[in-house]
Amino acid sequence: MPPISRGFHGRRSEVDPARVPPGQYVTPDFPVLSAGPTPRTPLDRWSLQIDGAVDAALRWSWAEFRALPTEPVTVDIHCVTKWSKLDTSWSGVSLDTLLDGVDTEAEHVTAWSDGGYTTNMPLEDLTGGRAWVVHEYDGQPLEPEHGGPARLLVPHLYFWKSAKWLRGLTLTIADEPGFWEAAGYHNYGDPWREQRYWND
Ligand SMILES: Nc1nc2c(c(=O)[nH]1)N[C@H]1C(S)=C(S)[C@@H](COP(=O)(O)O)O[C@H]1N2
Ligand SMILES: [Mo]
Repeated sequence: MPPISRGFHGRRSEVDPARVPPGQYVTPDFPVLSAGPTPRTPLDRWSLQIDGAVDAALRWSWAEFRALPTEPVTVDIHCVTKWSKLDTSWSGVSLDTLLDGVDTEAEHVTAWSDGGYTTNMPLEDLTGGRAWVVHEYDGQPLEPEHGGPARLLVPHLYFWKSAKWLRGLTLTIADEPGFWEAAGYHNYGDPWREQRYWND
């Protein structure tokens, strides 16, 4: 009889458990999770907007957006459906760059997308090198299924906050629950505190 295997010595690579939030498992896959069909807005009709409680709204065409300074970002992402993916690499524009010079009383943001998806978060969470609008994944243009041409990336919150097909950020005085937040997902969504649903 062969000895009983006491561990995996094959394909499973070692994962530092300190990098995996409670209740999550690590996958090498990159699942697609979309609440509706994939929108396909031509780049010549695409723009990114910062509006709401600001003196003057900001708007970038695709060409203007692509002329902004970009940075590479390698981060772990955590989906509320319990998969985590480590060391995902992206390229994009820091929200610190986009929000530079924006003067506002707002403390909240609603990110909105082609197709009608919205998600809310504190404005503070988009600052301090913690959020990007990314247009590349793994050195390639971001695929439509994963949010191309550009998506929000806020990796310290559950991945539903990282709005795909991002078109705008509306700064708001009052906190306004987005698509999943209004449907019972946690308003903030910190994976390390396992804030999945309303009462977590
Ligand atoms: N516009 C839009 N953004 C979205 C979603 C969506 O349905 N529409 N799903 C969210 C959820 S629940 C997750 S887990 C991630 C999934 O991103 P992926 O499909 O690239 O893995 O996108 C988030 N952003
Ligand atoms: Mo998700």
